[in-house]
Amino acid sequence: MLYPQNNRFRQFIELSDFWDFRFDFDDKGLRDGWEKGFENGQPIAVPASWNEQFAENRDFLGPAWYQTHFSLPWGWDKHRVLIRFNSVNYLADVWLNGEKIGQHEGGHLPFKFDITSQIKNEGNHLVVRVDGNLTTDRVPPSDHNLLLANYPPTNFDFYPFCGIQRPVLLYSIPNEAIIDLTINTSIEGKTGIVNAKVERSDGNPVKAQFNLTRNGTNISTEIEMDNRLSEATLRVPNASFWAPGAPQLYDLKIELSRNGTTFDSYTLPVGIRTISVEGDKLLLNGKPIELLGFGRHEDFPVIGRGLMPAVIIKDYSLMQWIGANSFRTSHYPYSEQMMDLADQLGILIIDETPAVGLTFHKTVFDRHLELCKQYTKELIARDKNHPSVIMWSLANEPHQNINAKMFFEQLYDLAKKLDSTRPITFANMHIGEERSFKFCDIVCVNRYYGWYLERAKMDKACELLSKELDKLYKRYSKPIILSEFGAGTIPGWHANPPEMWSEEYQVEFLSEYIKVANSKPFVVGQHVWNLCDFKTSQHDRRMGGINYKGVFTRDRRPKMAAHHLRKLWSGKTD
Ligand code: GCB
Repeated sequence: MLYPQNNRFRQFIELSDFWDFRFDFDDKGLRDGWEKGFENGQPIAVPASWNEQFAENRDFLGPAWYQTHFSLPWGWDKHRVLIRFNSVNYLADVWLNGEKIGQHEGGHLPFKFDITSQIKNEGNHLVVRVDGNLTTDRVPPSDHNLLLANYPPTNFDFYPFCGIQRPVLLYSIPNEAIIDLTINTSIEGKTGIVNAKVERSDGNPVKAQFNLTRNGTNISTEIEMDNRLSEATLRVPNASFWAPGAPQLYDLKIELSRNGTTFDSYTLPVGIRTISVEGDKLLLNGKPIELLGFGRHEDFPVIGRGLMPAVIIKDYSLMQWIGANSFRTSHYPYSEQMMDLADQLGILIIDETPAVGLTFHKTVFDRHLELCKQYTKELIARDKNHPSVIMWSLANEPHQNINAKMFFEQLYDLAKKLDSTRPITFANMHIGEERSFKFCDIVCVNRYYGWYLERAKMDKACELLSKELDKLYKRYSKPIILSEFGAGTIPGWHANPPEMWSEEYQVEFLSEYIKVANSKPFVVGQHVWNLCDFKTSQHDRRMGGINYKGVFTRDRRPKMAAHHLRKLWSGKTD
């Protein structure tokens, strides 16, 4: 799914602004015709989650209604016009000028509607109903045991922020347009090979010009296209390959023309790199690579899970300061802006779908599978062209269940069919037999010996961790990533000897885990849980509804462990 862009043939504007907003406590909006417009609203910032914007109603998960008005930019009336929502959590129903234009389920992936026939030059009225409620049949699901549940009753450990959380874009494309591109790259010696598949809105004959440029290098080719799908291959001698520390990007510009007149163009950054698994190694451009980094969250005071460009910059800066080269988009896809910057900065990403908290209960199995297939398709369609994305994670911590294998077999096959170039994984929490590891190219394990198990006993914790890793490797013969390990830490809380929740214990915990990881050649990644403290539901292990396993606080101040990790990962102390 291509991101809208501005050029001679395409334009976009963001509808980011203060919109009009109303909670629908009695769920009467649909009955009372709010889709035609509602009264007594209050201003709200878009994009941002609604939960932390107001003095009240933080935990109300919907439904709630948004409305705004806009005019069509000058000259767009001759083109196709679409509206794109980059993320609405969780269920969005959309009306334009009183007419329903569509619905989308799932909180973190973009969706779009062609509104060419509904849009007016002036006075367009856009209404969105958002339902962020937690139920067992949604993904991610609610906890089914409400008596013991957290509040709000998530079956996962992060706050279920709701609303229009990323920008809404209005954009125009030519009537005959490029609608998708799939870039695959390979390497032969010093030559980079870029294969570009183009999908168009129609199959009328056209000429397609491909130009790949970077620092004076210009490789081009032209092909005749008389199908909706065509492809071209460009060979780049002495290519600059993309890698962490050297994120070399080319610009690939594709232009469509007929009878000498160009009528569409799209430009995409391209990184030439390969990723593969061989034996116990993860190879980037044919060389073993070790992932150092974090699990994280899109989470910040007041905006919740809303897009805040400055926080993206800050988090990348913190990761680079500490010496990290990678992160996992735990536990849902992150903003497209985050992905673009990873390409530019040379950060590696394990890209995770929103499938967290899966139970495989009979009553929800089919619906969850259908939703997870939808998310997997939408995620790969959105992120397939990012060199930074080196792996798909199909889920986080699915529950142990006899039917899980059937579920993962289908998701794995689907993901491989859509993208055969990247390894596939999911993050496991169960110690012991995990039948679904069969459907992974890399084994990812989240482990908390010394925290939830063998509490405060780091010696015992490390002994168990070490034994388990050896056993896992022996059993599956696949590279292993420690995809989560961490200890809750109250900033400013000290203890000597170290005690759980103290800054000293977090330092000890992370150092000991890293020692174990470093001693195993088949452990190819260490991702600390978490980069920053983050908001979650309230319960007895989460003081103030915060998960304190961050090495930075929620407002991005370092704990002792941040300095310590920096020393371990980058050798720097200043
Ligand atoms: C996990 C989960 C993560 C939690 C973390 C914790 O295994 O994957 O979502 O936040 O543990 O802190 O308990």
